[in-house]
Amino acid sequence: MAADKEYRLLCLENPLLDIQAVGNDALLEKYGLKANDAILADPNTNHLDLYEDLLNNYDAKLIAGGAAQNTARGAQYMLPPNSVVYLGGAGDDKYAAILRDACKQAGLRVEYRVDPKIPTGRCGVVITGHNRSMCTDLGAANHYDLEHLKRPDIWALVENAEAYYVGGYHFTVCPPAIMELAKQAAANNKPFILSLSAPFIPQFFKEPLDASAPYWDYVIGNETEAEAYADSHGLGTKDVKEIAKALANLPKANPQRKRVAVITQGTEPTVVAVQGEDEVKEYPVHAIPKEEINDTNGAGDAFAGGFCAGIVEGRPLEKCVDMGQWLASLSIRELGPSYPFPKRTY
Ligand code: 26A
Repeated sequence: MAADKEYRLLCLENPLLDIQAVGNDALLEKYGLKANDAILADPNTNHLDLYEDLLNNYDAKLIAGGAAQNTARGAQYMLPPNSVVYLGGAGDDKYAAILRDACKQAGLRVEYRVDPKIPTGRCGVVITGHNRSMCTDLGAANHYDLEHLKRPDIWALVENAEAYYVGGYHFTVCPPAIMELAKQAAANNKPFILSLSAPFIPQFFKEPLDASAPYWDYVIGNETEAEAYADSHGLGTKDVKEIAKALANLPKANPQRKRVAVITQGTEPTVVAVQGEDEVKEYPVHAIPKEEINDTNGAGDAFAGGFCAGIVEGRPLEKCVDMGQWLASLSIRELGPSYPFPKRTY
């Protein structure tokens, strides 16, 4: 891969503005939220009132979010300028302007499918201790479509890219766009990296997830997502190493790359399984003193960002894991899914 090439990593998912605040059990109860979860807002409940409530009564902060957009900013953080481009759907409003500004500052190129009639998506994030509960109203992010991906200027970026990262949350939005990228990757022997994103994806979006599985060169998740996958696929185990192995050995479209499954487990070691290999490896995390932890929201996205940066640079697998762990350790020192400026170097 030529080191001076631009936009080598292309990412796709849902651009969201995070409305994040420290809450309490009463707030979680009021909206029927679990302490540690990620869900879609249900318009038949009071979920859509959460955002104003957070802003008016909990001193909420507005922070650029959207899981894969956080990952894309993170990968760009570790790569040379103009390395990463991100696609997703947004409105033409104040929230979109905040997102564009944050991405610009991070040096991330964004190509949004703009829908001027629909507001930019938002994610209510309720922090209680080290837990975070996320409730997403996708808004314009829900209207991403194949037409945008296939627009000649956007498709040129797809063809130019050397690696693809898709956030699994996009399975709720536009599986055909995911499949286009997946097939493009396999046809050209480029790595396709997928994040499981949240337990509800393998639980409730099993069909489109499974359709994309043969194309995963790398699949990334955390321990609860791995368990949800095992559950919904009848793997009959809760052992993270066993699940990683099963993921790594699913049937694969492009035989030129062995699939790698990477499962993070918070402060516990990261588990890595490689297709056809018996040994499942564990890599300890970069421990940081408890008092330096600001909040862990976005730690997984940061891990994926560092990991993807390593993949794009063609680094060995253990180095990619280490880059992910390094970026995650920086992100949890910041408020929300953010990275420190001035920039640290790996
Ligand atoms: C479709 N859903 C539910 C989502 C999300 C999401 N990003 C995309 N789609 N729900 C939460 N997030 C993002 O996850 C990040 C933390 O990992 C939040 O926006 C937050 O920045």
